[in-house]
Amino acid sequence: MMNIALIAVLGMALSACGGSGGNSASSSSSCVPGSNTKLVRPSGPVHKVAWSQNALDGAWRFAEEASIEAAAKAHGYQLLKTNANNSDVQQVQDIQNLINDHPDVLLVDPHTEDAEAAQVVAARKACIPVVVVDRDVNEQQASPGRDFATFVGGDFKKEGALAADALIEALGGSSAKATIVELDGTTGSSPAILRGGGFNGELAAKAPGIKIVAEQTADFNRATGQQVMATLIQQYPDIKGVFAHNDEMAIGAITALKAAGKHPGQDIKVVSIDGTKDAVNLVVSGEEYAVVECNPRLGSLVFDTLDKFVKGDDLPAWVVQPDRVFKKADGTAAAYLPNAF
Ligand code: GYE
Repeated sequence: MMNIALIAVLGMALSACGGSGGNSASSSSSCVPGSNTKLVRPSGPVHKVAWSQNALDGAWRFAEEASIEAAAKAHGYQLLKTNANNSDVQQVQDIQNLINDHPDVLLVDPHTEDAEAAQVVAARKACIPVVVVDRDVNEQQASPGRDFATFVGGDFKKEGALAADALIEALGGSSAKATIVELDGTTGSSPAILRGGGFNGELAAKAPGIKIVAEQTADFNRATGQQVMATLIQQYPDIKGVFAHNDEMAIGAITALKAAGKHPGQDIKVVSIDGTKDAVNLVVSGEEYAVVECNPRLGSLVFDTLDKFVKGDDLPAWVVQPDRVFKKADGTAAAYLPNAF
């Protein structure tokens, strides 16, 4: 009798997990840890949600963290939080620890594209459902629909292209001739890769007379942006524009440009991405030309997406958080400012 019951249970587990039925997903209750190869779905109501944050170091990330916390609270979920302080080594360890805690769902905001991908695969093997949030993993190494449910985040390539459009406009349009510099975000992170690609592609296609004379990382960090810009403005005193992959670096760059005797907004046009209060204030005051939004308030979108996943809906590979552009001239910066983070 015991054997028959055991075989029956095993049979159910195998057909749910490795079977060839229509829905190629495993529910975490019937999934066999260690050997699971399929997308894992939560087995029942969600209580415990794990959240691996890559860093807490600036207005964008604080706003994102607060939004995830608020949405988890609104759903009545327990949130297990880690903060990797911009360290891939730390984040890999954090995710392993979270997996060991057996959460009902794991949310990962990876520091870089490659470093945390293996941990997303490890969670799938361990029968823990995963949603990738804000920054994506390398989808050649971990795929939506198999290793994780979906990626919820902004369209970074489009943000880069919108930043290029704004800088082209600031420099006089598609026939403009000028040199500019680009301050990159964290090397290997999906926003840095895609914003850079989107910007560079749009610039080359729309205004080939605007040349990027230097492109250097400043790690999405204000102080580093200031240091890097201080050096670059000595090397390239004739530049007419700066594109920074985030607001923090742009703010640092504007400080450095002013210290070097430049007049940002007049002799040098600066454009960046995020929508922080500090940067949008600079747009309103005229020192920065435009800010492209990257909305960090992802909490509702993430948890609504999770609800659909729990219900059994098939999710798209990417749930896109839409973004806008804030400028002084058309009043969009001033109108947005009260909601800035
Ligand atoms: O632009 C930056 C933050 O991952 C899109 O990370 C996010 C970026 C954001 O540190 O300010």
